[in-house]
Amino acid sequence: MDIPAPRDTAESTELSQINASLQSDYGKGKWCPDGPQGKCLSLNDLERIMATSRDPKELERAWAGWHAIAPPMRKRYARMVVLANKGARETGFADVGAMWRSNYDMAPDAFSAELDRLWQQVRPLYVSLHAYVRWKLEEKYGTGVVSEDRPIPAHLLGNMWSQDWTNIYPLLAPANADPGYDLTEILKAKKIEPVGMVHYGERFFMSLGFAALPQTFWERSMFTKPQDRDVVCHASAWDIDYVEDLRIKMCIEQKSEDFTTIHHELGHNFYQRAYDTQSPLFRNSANDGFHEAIGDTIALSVTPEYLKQIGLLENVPPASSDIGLLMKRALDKVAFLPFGLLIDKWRWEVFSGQVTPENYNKAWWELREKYQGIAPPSARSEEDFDPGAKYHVAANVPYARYFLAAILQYQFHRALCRESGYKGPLHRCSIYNNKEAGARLNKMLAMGESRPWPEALEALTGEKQMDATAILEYYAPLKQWLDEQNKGHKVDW
Ligand code: X8Z
Ligand code: ZN
Repeated sequence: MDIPAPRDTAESTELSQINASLQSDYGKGKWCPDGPQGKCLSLNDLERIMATSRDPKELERAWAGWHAIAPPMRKRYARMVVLANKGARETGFADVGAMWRSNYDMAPDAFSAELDRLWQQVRPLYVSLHAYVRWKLEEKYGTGVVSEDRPIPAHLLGNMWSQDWTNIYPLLAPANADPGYDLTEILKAKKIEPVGMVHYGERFFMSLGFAALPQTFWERSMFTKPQDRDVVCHASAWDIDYVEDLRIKMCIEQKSEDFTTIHHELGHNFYQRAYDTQSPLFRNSANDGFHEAIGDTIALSVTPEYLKQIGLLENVPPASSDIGLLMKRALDKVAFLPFGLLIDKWRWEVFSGQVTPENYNKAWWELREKYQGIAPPSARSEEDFDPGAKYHVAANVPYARYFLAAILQYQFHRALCRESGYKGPLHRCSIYNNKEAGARLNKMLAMGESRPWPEALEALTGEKQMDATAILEYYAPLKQWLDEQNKGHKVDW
């Protein structure tokens, strides 16, 4: 349970009501530019604007429109913090943040130090990418909008939360190194519907030796957004009965991002099924970062070579377009790193009382600037509650797991590629169809939570420590290229 209930029944009821109402506010959230009587835009609609518009004014409106769902959550959020902390203290933790940090087979403080160590390992890579993106955006939008002397405005990065920058790849594509294909266009041209996209994901896992998903998965999952009611579209995976009733819930659109997310969600399902033979106590991942990393590890094997093998791509781009391929992936995975870290940095400060409700938004933007080097599109105040516009904050889902996953998936990928006998550069490796890699992966998945996570990590990789050298190795050619491009430009902020 991520949010511990206090013993007092009235307080515990109040807490669950608050949590339900915050989640529901997020799920119902929309922006109605012409007032509630006019046409309203859902989060999916607004995300489409963030992804495709290149008009700073329009982007700013969409950004602010979505963030307007959150101010009404602020008071309830602050009350939730008080009640949940009470529950945490009753079970022996200093606060909810300390409770969350206690799930990693090490002292809570050692865990925070571990995160900081990993961040220091990858920060130079992030900073190089950030610098390049910033001067390219300055070229595109002009110094009045973006400047090398300031953090990047959050609405120009192609994503509502500036956590995945893939959508602005066309503005940043390296000359002469473009891979020459766009998976979104391929999915559209080949008319691959949401269910078809899920089948591609399933077949990848099957190619590694995993059994097909049960019939009920196809009957009971939600793949598309229902027209007749509000649902939480944020993708999730479910294991209803700890036997065979696996499902995903997603509002799939015909786009590359969702193709990746499908693999992410299926990773949860295949992990769940692999550990369901364990005793109930151990039916979980080695730590929550492992759960988030499995599907992403598979998605790293969605290379041009793989797309060609499954008939989605005709020509594999030459090695000379590697920088383009790496750049596209880095805009997702490297751009994400500081975001993955700061969400829980903020919540830990909130739960510990270091940040009080009078400073929620200020502390939020300080972390956004410190770690991501970004700034809000326009002045914000404590009238706003910008963290609440992110699903995991409204829904109280811990987030450090995604940061861990962003590092671990490369460590897993490197080990699996090694296992498969692959020798070339990591970013061209696909373990598709490789049964040895599949068996090695399954060995770790089947352990569930029965051993401390370093042992699970060792079962797959032979390594006992989380380690960012794999992600650095993966992007090494890009890092070198970025540093070349950034000569004469300001780096860091
Ligand atoms: O929430 C998710 C998954 C569901 S567990 C889709 N992710 C984080 C996010 O969307 O913020 C995956 C990447 C990070
Ligand atoms: Zn997930």
